[in-house]
Amino acid sequence: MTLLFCSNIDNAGLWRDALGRRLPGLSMRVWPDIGGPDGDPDDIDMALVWQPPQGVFAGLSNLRLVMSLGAGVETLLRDPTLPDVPLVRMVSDSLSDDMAGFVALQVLRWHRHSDAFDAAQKAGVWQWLPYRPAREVSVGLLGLGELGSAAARVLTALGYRVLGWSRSPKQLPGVEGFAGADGLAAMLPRCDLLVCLLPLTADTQGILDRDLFARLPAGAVVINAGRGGHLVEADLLDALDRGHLAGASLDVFSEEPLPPAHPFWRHPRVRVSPHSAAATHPSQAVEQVVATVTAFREGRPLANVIDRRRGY
Ligand code: NDP
Ligand code: OXD
Repeated sequence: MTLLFCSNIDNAGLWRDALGRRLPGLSMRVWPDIGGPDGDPDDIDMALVWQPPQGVFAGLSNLRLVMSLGAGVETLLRDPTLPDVPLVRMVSDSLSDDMAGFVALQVLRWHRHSDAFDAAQKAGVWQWLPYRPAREVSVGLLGLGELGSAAARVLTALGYRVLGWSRSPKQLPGVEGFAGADGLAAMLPRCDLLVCLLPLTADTQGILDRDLFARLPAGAVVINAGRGGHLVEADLLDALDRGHLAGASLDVFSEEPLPPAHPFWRHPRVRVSPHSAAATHPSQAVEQVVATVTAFREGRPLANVIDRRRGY
């Protein structure tokens, strides 16, 4: 069995070591060396990839399984060379922990005046600012899947009121659930902070737009850790500059890396992070890949397979 590895951010050497220890006999090629010194592309039957270049699967006629190093797979689904084989995405406790931590960090940062205190410290000013008790602050989560539900657990533990929106109705401890268009309309006016943890699909593209912002209460904060394609950037800038939104934390962008001249870099009420809300750490994620490869080898059902009709 031969696995093709392709990622411009994940460390191929670490993955080779981690997989090699657990799957003896597995041969790994690192893109673009699909032939390798001792083989031809027809040997490759599995791929482990993160946002590979479009067309990466062309010529891999024996590919039987594609695994994503990330949780979101929209770029893979757009690739016309992706074969009609199981596409398995990353789900790991560590990824969920990371995302829950990122969401908590951003919620606390805005709720507890972290930026104002940093500025006051720079100015050497002792400046007390009032803030509401967490249990009087409502955080809305768009998406209550692996990452949204992990964020909900941490936010409820911190005392926040948590509201969550999903496609199908969900009942999670401490979370007031909403579903469908009516559910979204009912939830938005109640969100002091809104966090996007949706997959990017035809239905969710551009969901963070002028219309949605208008339905949030004045002074709300938007946190986007889903995908850049969820956000209509001009609409966000307009809502911030009119003072309707108090701020935004953005981890994902339509163009990554965010271009140096982009207004988000210097906007006083936008906080930018470089798609780092949650990461696939080989030490933690290797078990999921090993489980998938093992099940695949043994002909058993695979977990975390993308439903291509839903797009996630
Ligand atoms: P899941 O598939 O586990 O959860 C997706 C959630 O979104 C589900 O609750 C689903 O509803 C809901 N959803 C999907 N479509 C709609 C819709 N049209 N209307 C309402 N709800 C909808 O995904 P994960 O939680 O694992 O990941 C979510 C996304 O986070 C990824 O796709 C990726 O884009 C992003 N991500 C970002 C990272 C970062 O570092 N910034 C890291 C990892 C992921 P239902 O439960 O009913 O199916
Ligand atoms: C992602 C990931 O999908 O990092 O963004 O897993």
